[in-house]
Amino acid sequence: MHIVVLAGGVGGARFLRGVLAAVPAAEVTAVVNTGDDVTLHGLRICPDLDTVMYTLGDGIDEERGWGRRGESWTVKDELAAYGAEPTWFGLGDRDLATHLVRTRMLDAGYPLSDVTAALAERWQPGVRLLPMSDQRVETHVVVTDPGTGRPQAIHFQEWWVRHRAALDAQAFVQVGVDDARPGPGVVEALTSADAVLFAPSNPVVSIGTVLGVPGIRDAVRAAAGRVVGVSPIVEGAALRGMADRCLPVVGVEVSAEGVGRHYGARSADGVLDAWLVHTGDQASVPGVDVRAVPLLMSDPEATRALARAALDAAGV
Ligand code: GDP
Ligand code: FO1
Ligand code: CA
Repeated sequence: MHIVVLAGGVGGARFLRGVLAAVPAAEVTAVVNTGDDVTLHGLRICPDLDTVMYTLGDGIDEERGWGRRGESWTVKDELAAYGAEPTWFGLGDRDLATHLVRTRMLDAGYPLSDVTAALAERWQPGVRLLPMSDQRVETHVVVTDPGTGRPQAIHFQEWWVRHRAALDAQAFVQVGVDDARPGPGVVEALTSADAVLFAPSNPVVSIGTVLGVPGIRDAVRAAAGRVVGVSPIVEGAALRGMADRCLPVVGVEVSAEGVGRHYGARSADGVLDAWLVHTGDQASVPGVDVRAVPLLMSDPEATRALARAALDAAGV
């Protein structure tokens, strides 16, 4: 059985752990958001790919949800001592090795998909890790410049890490998306999948960015299997991160129902066949099979049960 999961970072990684536990014998492919990717200190950093790779490879710092367990920050402190900006983005010493290897391979001409496969050789995540695209697509955020009062675009990482999404966002811009194509293997995986699952990832800057790559939305709509999404919004709130700051920017209500309707029914012009919402949440999504199940990935058993419920809704 072949399961394909659209994923961002921490929510996607944890959900993928549940899928692997629920169907150990299945082939699982993760199509991962690369809109968070950024070049800092001359290194190419891919936060969501790394969070999925480290989490499934058992190297993640579980509490942070990014970067390495047992991390040290010597280089970060040395960079700060030089006043080498940005000092607001934390690069751990162990994590740096990943960015050095990735940057060296990219500079040598390898596409991101080959680089990701090479890094995964070490980590053995147990899923096939596919970047949504080999072309660069970066999420930038249009905010009002406090000095001039005029619109200014900053990288998503600056909006989130430096400003904690406190600056009101007027729009999200996927820089490069018009020239981007689905990464190698992505369309084939989606169209032939026995089930396509949307992890409970950020609907705007994770799932939305993946679906925004020309060709991916159509591939999801053409999937052989059923498409099942899992709400990242529970009782009207995001469980972590900044999805509640992102959804209003694109005119979507911060609710399981709002997100489900935003994705829409595949039988109409949307992408979902089924939508999982948290027990007790109400959601009516026309044309979509809505099921209320426990959505909190509070421990491995709860996460496995959630993945099992998503696979049940997919009929696999
Ligand atoms: P990021 O790229 O690291 O921000 O991670 P994702 O985009 O993959 O996932 C972030 C989303 O995961 C947030 O919007 C959270 O609401 C959601 N999330 C985190 N933990 C849980 C959970 O236990 N259950 C559900 N349903 N959503 C969760
Ligand atoms: N998130 C933070 O909140 N602070 C950081 O200093 C930080 C550093 C960092 C370094 C490498 C990496 O792969 C991810 C990192 N993140 C950090 C997480 C990153 O901002 C994620 O893109 C967001 O958490 C949303 O996906
Ligand atoms: Ca992310």
